Amino acid sequence: MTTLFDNRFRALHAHHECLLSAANLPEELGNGVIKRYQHPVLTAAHTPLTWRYDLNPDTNPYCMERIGINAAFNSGAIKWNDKYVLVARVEGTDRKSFFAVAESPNGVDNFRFWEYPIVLPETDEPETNIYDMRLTRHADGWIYGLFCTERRDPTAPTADQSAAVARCGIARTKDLVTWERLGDLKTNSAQQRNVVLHPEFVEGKYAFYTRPQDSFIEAGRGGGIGFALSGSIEQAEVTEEVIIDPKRYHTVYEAKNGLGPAPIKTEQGWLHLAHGVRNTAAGLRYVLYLFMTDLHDLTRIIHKPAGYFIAPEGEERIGDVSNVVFSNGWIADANGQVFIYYGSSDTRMHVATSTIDQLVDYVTNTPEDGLQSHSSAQAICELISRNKAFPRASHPFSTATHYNGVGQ
Ligand code: M1P
Repeated sequence: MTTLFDNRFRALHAHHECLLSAANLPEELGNGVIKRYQHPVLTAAHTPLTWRYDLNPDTNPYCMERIGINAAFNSGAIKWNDKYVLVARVEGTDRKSFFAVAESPNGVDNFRFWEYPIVLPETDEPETNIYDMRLTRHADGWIYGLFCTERRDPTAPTADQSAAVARCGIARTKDLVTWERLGDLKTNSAQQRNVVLHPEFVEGKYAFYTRPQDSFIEAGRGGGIGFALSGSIEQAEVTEEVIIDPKRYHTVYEAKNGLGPAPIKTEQGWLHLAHGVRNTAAGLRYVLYLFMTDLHDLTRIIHKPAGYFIAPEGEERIGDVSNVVFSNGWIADANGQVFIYYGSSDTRMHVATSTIDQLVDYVTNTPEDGLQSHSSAQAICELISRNKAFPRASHPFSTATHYNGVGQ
């Protein structure tokens, strides 16, 4: 039996090492805004063998997996000791999510999980599930992790074993190893997911981006990205949420939306990455979009390109919850390089890279949503007309007519 164990473990180890050390090259050409990469940066298969296998041949003679991991996705991100660090949502085959740290020397490949997953302290009211941590290096000196806590809805009848209440959990750390759990954020909303802590004090208070919802899945009368202040972080409570980016008819965020990671400060404004959700005959479709808020009035959106910034492509479209891209982590390096980490279809993690200059250019110069087919076509006509001054690739049917600004 030892030979069976040894042979199988040797093969598993070699396969795992091969996966972890594989280079991840950028895809060619792209759209000029971001570079996508050939492979996911984290998957369930990246989790250490010691999390999954009993390595004692006496108690595991067949070298069988004892604890199954289903997925690794929706990760918070931070630059830590010169490493690109993700705090991943790892989900076991038992459907429970927990957090685990993985680091890479270059941000695009060679991500390796730290030895142990994070076991977060609980509040007086322990939750059933936790997920989607947003990391914020705050001006007060702490690193905060805000995440979704989920408990069974206490008002649900016994027959309903799905109804849940989502709230925002808060923990803080100085080393990503030891975490102090603070009270869950109190708000007036029935449900809260996608809550993010702003990195600076605002009016001397902690500032939160929120996403009030009526029910667990549906935004209902709630929805939109909210903004709110709290005097305390230890017992955080917001009484008034101002909706700065509402859901909107016939857009990629018509059903609901939510902020991704904490915003990046640029000279032009705060750069935000968010997800938008719309309903289709095939179910919900999640895409990512960017917008920018004023440096001084954080509730004022100053730029918002039309449509999505990243949508699921290829294998990203398929997974446990298909047709989803979701981001809660990005890293801006001092040299202006930006690493955008996004989960696909609630299954795996990817990276896309860009620069602050490119992202600012994108939010500033991409036309806004005119909210009608007429204006979408008009925006293209205007671009074609402007392009006539730069005849690099003449159109085969060009008749040298100029768009006159009215329907043709
Ligand atoms: O399953 C898709 C996403 O659904 C939720 O996002 P939202 O609260 O906006 O609906 C989250 O549970 C997220 O983790 C998940 O990826």
